[in-house]
Amino acid sequence: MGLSRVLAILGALGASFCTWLGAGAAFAAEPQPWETGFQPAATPVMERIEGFHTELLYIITAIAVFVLALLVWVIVRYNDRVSPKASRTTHNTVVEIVWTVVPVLILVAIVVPSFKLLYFEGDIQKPDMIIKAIGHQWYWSYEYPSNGNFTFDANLVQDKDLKEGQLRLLTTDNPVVVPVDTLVEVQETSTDVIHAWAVPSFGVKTDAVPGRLNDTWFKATAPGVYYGQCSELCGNGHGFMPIMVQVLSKADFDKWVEDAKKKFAQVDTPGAAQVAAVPAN
Ligand SMILES: [Cu+2]
Repeated sequence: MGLSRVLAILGALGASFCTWLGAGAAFAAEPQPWETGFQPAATPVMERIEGFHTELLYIITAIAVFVLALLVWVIVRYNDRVSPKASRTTHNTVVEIVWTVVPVLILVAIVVPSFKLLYFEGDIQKPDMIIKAIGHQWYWSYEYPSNGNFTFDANLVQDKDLKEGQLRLLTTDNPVVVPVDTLVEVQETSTDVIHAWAVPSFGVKTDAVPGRLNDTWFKATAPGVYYGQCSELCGNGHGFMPIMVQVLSKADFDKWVEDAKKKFAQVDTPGAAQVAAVPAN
């Protein structure tokens, strides 16, 4: 089997591996059994993250195949049996320049889209609405300063209380509700330890730090329910403070806001923030 044949087989394997990884993403916006790719993107940020990830996958696959091919070449062509008289070559200026310059060029090709994406994620345009997510041991509470300043807690729905179709460890009693195609700024903070507000299909993951106000943003492109989890080890209830985001049409969202204003406490009401916390575990 010649070298070109080996390379062709490795190339084909690499390509089918990439396709397989990509195919893993075509699911609902929740974790799936045996999922190897990302949850499907539901925001422009996540679409770009996915694109960048695919680019990187091609680059690393090409590098891995190239290095493996070199190894195979050396093993086949220069082993003791085929080539008993070893070469005593030590330096080669051309090769040394190439193996310095080419990796630098590869890194530049990676860093440019990487920084572009980083700035796109970090640069929050003028938001249409703001939500404040406050981490607690072990649940999230939310405030809606742009929509009447009400607040509510989102506690895990325990296994025994799950209804048909509700996802274990991901369903909360109150979802975070947002309108579709709306630039939502999420401000995160915490009342106790560091938590992190993360929703994979939105491409957001930001620490909620006590005494500090962090922010991130998302613009959901399709109605639906999206799930995330606290992503900073925060104690023994860390795995029991999920994030459930329901994206509604703008009209449905307005209706929800009207109900929410009546149903939930006002942030300004004394004691509103101290709604009794039910430990999630
Ligand atoms: Cu947490």
